[in-house]
Amino acid sequence: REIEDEIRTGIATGEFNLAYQPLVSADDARIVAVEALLRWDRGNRPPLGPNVFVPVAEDSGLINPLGLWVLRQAVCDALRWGDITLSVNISAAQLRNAEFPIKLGEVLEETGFPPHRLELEVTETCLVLDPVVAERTLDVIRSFGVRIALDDFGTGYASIGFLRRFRFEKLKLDRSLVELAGVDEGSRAMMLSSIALARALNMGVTAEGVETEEQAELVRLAGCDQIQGWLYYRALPAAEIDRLMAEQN
Ligand code: G
Ligand code: G
Ligand code: MN
Ligand code: NA
Repeated sequence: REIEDEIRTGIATGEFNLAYQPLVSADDARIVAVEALLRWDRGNRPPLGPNVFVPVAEDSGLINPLGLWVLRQAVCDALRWGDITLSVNISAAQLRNAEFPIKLGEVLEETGFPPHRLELEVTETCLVLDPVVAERTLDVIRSFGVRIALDDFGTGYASIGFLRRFRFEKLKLDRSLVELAGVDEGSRAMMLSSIALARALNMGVTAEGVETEEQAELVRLAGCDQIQGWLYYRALPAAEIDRLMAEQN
């Protein structure tokens, strides 16, 4: 496919870069983490977002080299950012790749990045396809000290059993759930019970896509400990995170 070839060339010629969206503490709005988000600078060709090119990269296997580039670049940037957590999105295809935990270990060793500062975001789709393999891979990753977050919770199978089985360090409530919880009682009940369950299982809870003060107040009262959303910060270039961290410390 055409996009596939362009991704291959793009990796080789350095067209990909990372933006970082800060996550803030629900208590005092201090930056406690950043999520690395992949961007593709296609020059004068029409722009493509990760929603479009990440699935292509997944289908072609290119997500493995691309995802490794993301990991290495993000870790190198985040070395400068004090003790905040770095979140990196991981695709199902990466999790199924037996090489992945080995490469991850190499990146940590080569860079000296503290493993407990790294959090990998996985989605339910990563896990439902082959839960046995996923569980084994996640156990290896955890043995390094790296943390695991369940991303996009509330959109898919929303299987509560998965929370118990995989014992994620963090649950990330999807933007759509946060939005609906503000307007619909059933969604609010679902959000509250998900948070209660996560709390009972000792997981941190992040609300994603918080755009209004009302949503921030709702998720804070509901017991989320971290908030991510345009109300606080959009995804920013690394240099902007440098500036924010210098201001904060
Ligand atoms: O940045 P944006 O909100 O447009 O991201 C859209 C989607 O692309 C999100 O689901 C996000 O998780 C995914 N995404 C962004 N960066 C990466 C990445 O580095 N790796 C993977 N696998 N997915 C990513
Ligand atoms: O699937 P994942 O949670 O990784 O996707 C993160 C995406 O959500 C990023 O592409 C980011 O641009 C987007 N995002 C983050 N905060 C907000 C927000 O407050 N509103 C909207 N509409 N999108 C957001
Ligand atoms: Mn994410
Ligand atoms: Na999400």
